[in-house]
Amino acid sequence: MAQHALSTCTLCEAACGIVVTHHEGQVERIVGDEKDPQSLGYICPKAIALADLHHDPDRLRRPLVRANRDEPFREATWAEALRLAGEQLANVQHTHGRDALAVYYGNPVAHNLGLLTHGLAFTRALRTRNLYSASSADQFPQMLASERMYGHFGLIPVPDIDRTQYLLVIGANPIVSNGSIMTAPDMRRRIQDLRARGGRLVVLDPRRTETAELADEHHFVRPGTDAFVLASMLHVLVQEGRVRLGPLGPITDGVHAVGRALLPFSPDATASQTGLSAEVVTRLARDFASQSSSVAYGRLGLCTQEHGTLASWLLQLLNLFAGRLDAVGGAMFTKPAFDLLGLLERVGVGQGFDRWRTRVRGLREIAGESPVATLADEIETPGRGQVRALLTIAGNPVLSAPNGQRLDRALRGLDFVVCVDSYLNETTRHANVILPPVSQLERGHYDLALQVFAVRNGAKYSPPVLQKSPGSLHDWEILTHLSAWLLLPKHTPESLRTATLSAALKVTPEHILDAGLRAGPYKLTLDSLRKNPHGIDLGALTPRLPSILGTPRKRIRAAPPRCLSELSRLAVTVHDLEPASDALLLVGRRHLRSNNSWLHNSHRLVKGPERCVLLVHPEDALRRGITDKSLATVKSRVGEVRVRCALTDEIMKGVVSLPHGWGHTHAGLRMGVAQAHAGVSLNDLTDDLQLDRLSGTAGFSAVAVVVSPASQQDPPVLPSEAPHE
Ligand SMILES: Nc1nc2c(c(=O)[nH]1)N[C@H]1C(S)=C(S)[C@@H](COP(=O)(O)OP(=O)(O)OC[C@H]3O[C@@H](n4cnc5c(=O)[nH]c(N)nc54)[C@H](O)[C@@H]3O)O[C@H]1N2
Ligand SMILES: Nc1nc2c(c(=O)[nH]1)N[C@H]1C(S)=C(S)[C@@H](COP(=O)(O)OP(=O)(O)OC[C@H]3O[C@@H](n4cnc5c(=O)[nH]c(N)nc54)[C@H](O)[C@@H]3O)O[C@H]1N2
Ligand code: SF4
Ligand SMILES: [Mo]
Repeated sequence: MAQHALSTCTLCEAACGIVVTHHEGQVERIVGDEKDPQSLGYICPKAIALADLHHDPDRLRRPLVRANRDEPFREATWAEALRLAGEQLANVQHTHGRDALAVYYGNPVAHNLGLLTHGLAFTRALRTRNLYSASSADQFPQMLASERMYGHFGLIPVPDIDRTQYLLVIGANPIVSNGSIMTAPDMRRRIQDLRARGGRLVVLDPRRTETAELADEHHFVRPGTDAFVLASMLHVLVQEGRVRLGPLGPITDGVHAVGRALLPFSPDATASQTGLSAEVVTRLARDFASQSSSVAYGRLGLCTQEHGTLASWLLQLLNLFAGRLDAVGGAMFTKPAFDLLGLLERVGVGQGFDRWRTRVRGLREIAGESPVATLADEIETPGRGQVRALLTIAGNPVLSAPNGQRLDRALRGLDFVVCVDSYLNETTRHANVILPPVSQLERGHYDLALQVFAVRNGAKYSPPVLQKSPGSLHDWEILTHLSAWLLLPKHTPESLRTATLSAALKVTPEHILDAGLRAGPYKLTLDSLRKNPHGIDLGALTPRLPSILGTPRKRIRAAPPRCLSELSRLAVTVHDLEPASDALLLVGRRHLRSNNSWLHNSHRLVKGPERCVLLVHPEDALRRGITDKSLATVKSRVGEVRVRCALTDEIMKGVVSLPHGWGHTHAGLRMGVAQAHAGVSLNDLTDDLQLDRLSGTAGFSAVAVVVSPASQQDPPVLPSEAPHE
């Protein structure tokens, strides 16, 4: 008899409720759970990939090992693979110091209960400065702006999308991404509801995106210039006396200092930089301030650029100055049932800024991490503290970090590489040991991280849909095994190591979840969640300031000194428009049926028209002799790819767009479907020297590229050759 299991999709931040029908270990159907209080039955096409991933013959079920990376992989027992990985990584730290081991953890960590309860603390306990994550290719600018203003990296307010009358979206495409740092399944319905109640959606983006198609207004903005737009909007609010701090007035410092720093940014002064006319910017500012409620929301396009932290801070200021922070229909903070931020603070995860600088390039430490854009430097540059070994956990930096080809080459020079991952992909092909965890359907789930950013408070636990197969391990179990090698002293007797390990393995993610729920504001228990398998709705967001502020005396810092000095620096450049050149500005994009670099092995998701194509404006194409569907060569400072073009006026003139996460062309991969739909990697073009100035986050937006027709004689441009064949 087929069984129906209630669960949660862990593929993106929307965290939709699903019903999985399965029979004798075979998944037959995945549909939306209509009784899930947040998603109400909505799912996107990616949900079926949970079944495809589980049944994928290419998914690794057993560890792969090789002592020497010139050899092919062979399957090994867990005991052999864990010992080899643990001993060798520990050996590197003992011989060359803690920093000689680099760790990179990727995006799926945020969607994995055990990696959150066990993994984050483990990565910090290794005490290496060479700790890297996808955050420095993503949201660090927003986290840093929050830390500076509100005293905690995690205090990022979310748009109260279901109650606002005016949503301003800058550099995000929630119709495709399904919302990010905004857990809100079914964005289309929410946006339709907003418009049905007379509200407005306004989008600023260099592409007329799927979200922009639903908007009342879309304006093209020149990539990398959002800080100018936001500074001008704030300038209008200040000059026209529209600043209304409301109840936050008495607890906010620095408003006048900001006002003075904004003086050079009149809408007239910034128009030539941004491509937005003074009239439009002035009107947007007035509209934003005069609606009954409004909220400005920005995401990846706003963060991953030279002025990412500055723009993120200015976006927060826009909400604050218009009286929208912590207000219904504005930018609000959640009250999660499990206080993840409090827990992280207690175990020392995710704190600190600029306590040290990176060895080679002197980039600032952020939240205990180094920016991933400098990982290759730390591997390639000899000297004390040089990286000799790498542990990756749920990450694929060869495709996701800037200048991926250089990183790919650098990884070959390492002494030892261990990857906790289910696939033999672009990054893990460099491993000595690959440790594959159970599939998404074989583990229990609670959205520890995403509930912190949900547009309604809620709580939901989903037990594993399928029993994990005998002899397989959870991610957290793999890391606990490694910690018995890496965190115990070198000469720990074997019996003590074994005893410590078996004690540690008794503390499961579910134990920690239960304890955290009991200590949380709603006094829930794991048991109470098990009795409500669709999830519990804990109500709309409520004002939370100042009690949750992490700043001294619980005050809002409107003018953090480093942000203010960046603004002054920007003011100097306000009139310098770059001279016209042949270069176009490259930006990225996402697709509903794809997720970063790792869902391309599902045939159901990749079939259909070719998706990894370069969007070019027809006028830019004409000037270069490029025609629709023809091949073009795209060159940046760091690399070159050959890709098919699609001509469209949905992209701003002077800008081109390529999706990231493709480029499954390397030798030695074991992902048959993905290899047959390889595409090219955007990050073979992005530049590891182009960073957000304050946080060191990769500056993926506005990479200067030269695009020209590819002649038929050109040899195909392939990423670097196979490493060890
Ligand atoms: N140019 C450009 N680059 C970008 C971006 C962009 O927009 N443009 N986006 C950036 C962003 S926002 C992000 S978040 C990063 C993502 O970058 P990464 O996190 O480095 O890469 P992913 O593509 O998410 O790869 C996830 C890896 O984890 C594995 N995996 C999946 N689930 C699990 C699991 O449960 N356990 C384990 N152990 N492994 C698992 C997959 O097989 C895959 O190898 O990319 C960034 N890079
Ligand atoms: N289907 C799908 N969903 C996903 C993912 C996925 O790969 N596929 N990835 C998940 C992850 S890891 C993340 S972080 C989120 C990201 O979520 P979003 O930020 O909503 O997604 P993106 O599509 O990267 O949107 C970035 C937008 O910024 C625009 N942009 C680029 N440069 C600039 C600029 O300088 N200024 C402005 N104003 N706009 C600019 C781009 O054109 C693009 O429309 O999505 C998540 N959800
Ligand atoms: S939007 Fe799609 S991928 Fe994201 S959680 Fe929902 S079903 Fe899964
Ligand atoms: Mo991300």
